[in-house]
Parts: sequence; C-alpha cells; structure tokens
Amino acid sequence: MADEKPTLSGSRILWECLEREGVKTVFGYPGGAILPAYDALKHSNIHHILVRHEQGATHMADGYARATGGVGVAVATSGPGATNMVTGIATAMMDSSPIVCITGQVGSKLLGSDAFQETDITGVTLPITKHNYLVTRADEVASTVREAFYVAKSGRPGPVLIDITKDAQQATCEFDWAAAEPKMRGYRPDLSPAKSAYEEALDLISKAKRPLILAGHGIIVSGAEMEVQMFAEKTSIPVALTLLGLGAFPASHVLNLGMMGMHGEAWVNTAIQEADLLLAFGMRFDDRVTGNLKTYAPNSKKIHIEIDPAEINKNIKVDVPLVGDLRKILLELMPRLESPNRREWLERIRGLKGDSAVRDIQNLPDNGHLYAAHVLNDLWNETRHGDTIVVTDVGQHQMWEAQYYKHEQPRSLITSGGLGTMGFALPAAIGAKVARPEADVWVVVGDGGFQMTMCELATIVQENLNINIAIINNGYLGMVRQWQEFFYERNYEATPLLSPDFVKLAQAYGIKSIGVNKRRDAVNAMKEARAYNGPVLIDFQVEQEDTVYPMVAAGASLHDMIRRPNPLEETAEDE
Ligand SMILES: Cc1cc2nc3c(=O)[nH]c(=O)nc-3n(C[C@H](O)[C@H](O)[C@H](O)COP(=O)(O)OP(=O)(O)OC[C@H]3O[C@@H](n4cnc5c(N)ncnc54)[C@H](O)[C@@H]3O)c2cc1C
Ligand SMILES: Cc1ncc(C[n+]2csc(CCOP(=O)(O)OP(=O)(O)O)c2C)c(N)n1
Ligand SMILES: [Mg+2]
Repeated sequence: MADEKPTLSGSRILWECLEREGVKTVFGYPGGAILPAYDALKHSNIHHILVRHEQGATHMADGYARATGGVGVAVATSGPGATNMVTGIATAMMDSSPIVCITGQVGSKLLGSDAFQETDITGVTLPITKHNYLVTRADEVASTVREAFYVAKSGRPGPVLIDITKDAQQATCEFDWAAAEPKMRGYRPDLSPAKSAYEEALDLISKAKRPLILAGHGIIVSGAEMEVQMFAEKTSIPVALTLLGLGAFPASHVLNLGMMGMHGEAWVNTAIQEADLLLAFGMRFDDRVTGNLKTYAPNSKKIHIEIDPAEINKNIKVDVPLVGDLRKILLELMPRLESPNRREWLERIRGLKGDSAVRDIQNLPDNGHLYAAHVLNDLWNETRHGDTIVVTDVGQHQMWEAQYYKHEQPRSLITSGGLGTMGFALPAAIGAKVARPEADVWVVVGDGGFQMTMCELATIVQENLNINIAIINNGYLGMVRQWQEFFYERNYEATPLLSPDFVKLAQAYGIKSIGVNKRRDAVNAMKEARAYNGPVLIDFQVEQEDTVYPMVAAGASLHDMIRRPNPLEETAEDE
C-alpha cells in the first residue's frame, strides 16, 4: 500500500491484515452481519471459497492448516452462521489445529438486545477456542487480527475466533500495521525446561533397559520428525505412534512398531506394558491411548516432552517433565545421548510381533467378499509412492485406515482424533487440496459420516478440485454397531443405515463415480480415479458386519485386547 497509514474501513483493514498474514484463501458463507466485509473483498486478492454449510468452512480451514502447518481461515455471518461453526472449532481445539474463524456480529448498539441473528458467539465458544475476541471498533481490527494469528500458531496451536460487529466493519480509521503488533503480557508460548530436568531425563534414558518412544502429533506440529528419527537411531529405542502421530516417524523404519491404544497393534500395547521407560514426545496420554489408567505401563518411569504445561500430570503422573518445544528439547538432549546395545529388548518386541496375522485379513484368498481392510490395503499399494494425503472420517474405516495404510510422511494423514467428528473428512480434504494442490488427496469416509457433510460435493465441483472419494459403505454406523455387538448383546438399535445410491448422487453433482463390490475391481477403480482429471467418487460396498480388531474395551487394561477369531476359520465357509 503506497500510503503508509491510509484511512480505511474495518472491513478493508480485515482483508488487508489477512493478506499480510499470508492468507491466500478463505472458506466462508455470507449473511447480513458480515456483508460489509464481503463487499470489501473486491479490494483484496484473497480467494473466497463458498462452502455449503459453515461447519464445512471450519473443517476446510482445519484441513488446510493440517496439510501445511499454516493457519486456516473460515468466515461466517452472525447467529446461525456462527453457531454452525461450533463443531469445527471444537474439532480443531481437541487436535491443536491453528484456525482463525471470523464472524459478523450485530451492530454494537444492539448487542444484548436479542437482535435479529444475534448470538453471543464469544460466550458460546469460550471453552472451545484457544482465545476469542469481540471487536466493536474499526481501530481494534488490525491489532486483533495480528494477535489472533499469533495466538493460533504459537505454542500449542489452536482455534481463535474474532467476532466483529457490523458497525466496526463499516466505520473507518487510520490503518497502521506496525502499531498493531501483538503485545501480550502474560502469554508465554516459549517455555523451556530447567537444566536439572535435562540431567534427570538423561539419567533415566541411560539406565533404561526397555525404553519406548511414544510418538505423538506434537512431533508434526514442532517439525521434529528428523530429530526424533536421529534420537531413536542413536539410542536404538523403538517407536510407537498415536493415531495423530502416524506419519511423524516412517512406517517402514526398522524401529517403527506402529499404532498404540484401543485399536493399536497388540504387540505395541504389550511392549508399553512391559517397558521400563516411556518417552512421550508431543502426545497427551488420551484415554484411547492408555486404557485403564490404574494398570497403564505399571513398570515404567516416564519422561514427558510437551509444550503445554497443562498436559503434565493431567492423565498420567510423569517422573520428568520437559516443558517446551519438542524439537528444541531434542536438540539439547541429542549430543549427550549414549548408544547402548538393545538387542534383547528389540528381540523381545520382534517376538511379540509374530501374532500380527490374527487380524491380518488383507492377504486372505479372494472369496468374493470385499473387506474394508482390502480397500485400505489396496489404496496404500496404489498410492504409496506418490505425494498422497489421506483424509479420513470417523468410525471403523478410520481405524482400518490407521492399521492398513502405512504412512511414511508427516501430514499424509488428516483425521479427527480427539473429538472424533463425523462429517470431517470431505470438507477437510477440500482444505487440504486447496493448500496442497499438487498432492493426490483421498477421502476415506463411511456411509454415515459422508451423509453428514456431503453437501460440500458442490463446493468441490464449483472450485474444480481434483479430489478422490472412497466411501467405505457397510450399510451401518459401523463403529457403533461394533460396540453394540460387543457390549449390548447385538441389539442393533439405530445403526442400520439407509443411504442414497452414491454413484447416482455423485452423477447429479457432475462427479464421475464408480461402484465396487468385488475385491478384484478395487484396484482398477483406484487406477481409473487417479488417471481421471477431476473428482471421482468410488462407492466400495464392503462386508457389512466386519469388526475392527484388536480392541481394548473402554476402561480395560491396555494388555487386555479383544482379538479377531482366526480369520481363516471365519471365512472358510464362504468359499
Ligand atoms: C474412533 C476413534 C478411535 C481411536 N482410537 C485410537 C487408538 O487406538 N490409538 C490412538 O493413538 N488414538 C486413537 N484415537 C485418537 C485419540 O482419541 C487421540 O486423538 C489421539 O490419541 C491423540 O494423539 P496425540 O496425543 O498424539 O495428539 P494431540 O491430541 O494432538 O496432542 C498433541 C500433544 O502435543 C503437544 N504439542 C503440540 N506442539 C508441540 C510442540 N511444538 N512441542 C511439544 N509438544 C507439542 C500438545 O500440547 C498436545 O499435548 C481414536 C480416535 C477415534 C475417533
Ligand atoms: C457427529 C458425530 N455423531 C456421532 C458420532 C458417534 N459415532 C462414532 S463412529 C460412528 C459410526 C460411523 O459410521 P460410518 O460413517 O458409516 O463409518 P463406519 O464406522 O461404518 O466405518 C458414530 C455414529 C460421532 N463420532 N460424530
Ligand atoms: Mg458405515
């Protein structure tokens, strides 16, 4: 801008600040209270993507953020527009994803009067945002936007909401970018551990005979993938991953054990229970990870490297907390690490691995049935050598993806872990594709979750996005059906699911579509989708009553896993 301090409307300042924060695209939906901001878009280079539901906008911003590490932006009007964002904001909060949501608000003089489309959205979102703001004056817009971006991406990332009254958008003031620099006394996103904590950690590491790294999402947030790999290799410590950590450490690495927790690998959970030292790297001991806290890793000391002090001793009492950025802390530790011989421990774990076939059904002879595991295994085979991002929804298909798709790269899996938000995948994939247009983006979604946000198919078409959609169609709300099977005497109440003909539905949107119900057709459909220049939907009609194994029942001990009955016996009669 030629003039250093031009006089501009709050709306123009908003877009100007977003541009200066590096924003190229926003996901939004207009309405009365945000119309001045939409009107001012004509002065901006920012690309606005019109969504079909504001929940979609928040998941798109979230997918954008997770694909890149940058901040995603969603825009909505007041009242119902803003409240439609709540699920997406809570999803981003639980998984520490940096998004900024901008909502219009009624005029400042009308606040509190139950004006048309007035909702106290800062009140509503207080517990599910990292921070939020109500802006009532144009001269607060610049400093608020700058602060919001700083808060969203610094320290432990998270969602920030800015609610801007209509008069603040319309009024004018002097725009001074430099003067709007964030000054937040009391906000300390840059903590670092005391020297003595490092000494204690090094002492535990050097004494450990059966250590294990628990690799979490914080590795990806911190950009510490290389440092974790160097740490593991130098110390020969094997690595188990959380769902959100998948991709933080290469699946094919000799020290990679796979996923821990409720639907993790049996040998991983057993190894955790047998370990004498757990090194938790950017993971928060979620209940899906620990099972019964009283019996969790009873023989181990614990070192927790974590940026958020609130996570220390929250679920699991730890012996040595190292609070700060993981990458920086690992760089401090690295030069002083020893390289002991761990043959005995690694062989013990390798021995535990032997029983993996108990749930391995992807290699069974083709008996005419299509299992979800086949689809995920084939998808991995077809796309593993490319720059692929898989975006999953929530349910059984999500767990099969985690088990059968072997992620080598960070940010190659995007999934809602903490909130487990059905309907996340399709919009989050749109965000991921916008952020990384060169990537091969695959949605893996259940027939239930797909129907929650399938309206965004129109957004895909309007934006001409080349996204592939694999519906794992089992005719059930499968994960809930599984819980009914195990814990409610197979009373399948409200879980059988009627769906439209997804192939025809896609056609109605102008999207190419393929139906697959035999294993032998799965790979060809994937090849066709990848070769096609445009979005493709594949409806994989899979075995309806298949179950995700292994499983730790909620509240059970980690080593107490429900296992798949021998798969060969189970399917022999179908031959
Ligand atoms: C149906 C279903 C089943 C599931 N089953 C499983 C399962 O079997 N196994 C499993 O693992 N998960 C499972 N989950 C996911 C689970 O609910 C949690 O979302 C997941 O375990 C959280 O992983 P995390 O702790 O690595 O990531 P997050 O919850 O994102 O936590 C990351 C941590 O890293 C910290 N951090 C961020 N940045 C940094 C930094 N720079 N330096 C240091 N620390 C940092 C954060 O403060 C946070 O504490 C399931 C979810 C669903 C929906
Ligand atoms: C918004 C929302 N509502 C309800 C749930 C509870 N829930 C978890 S998994 C699941 C079933 C998902 O069914 P589907 O999308 O068909 O996937 P599947 O498990 O069959 O693979 C349900 C209802 C949820 N996670 N999110
Ligand atoms: Mg289903």
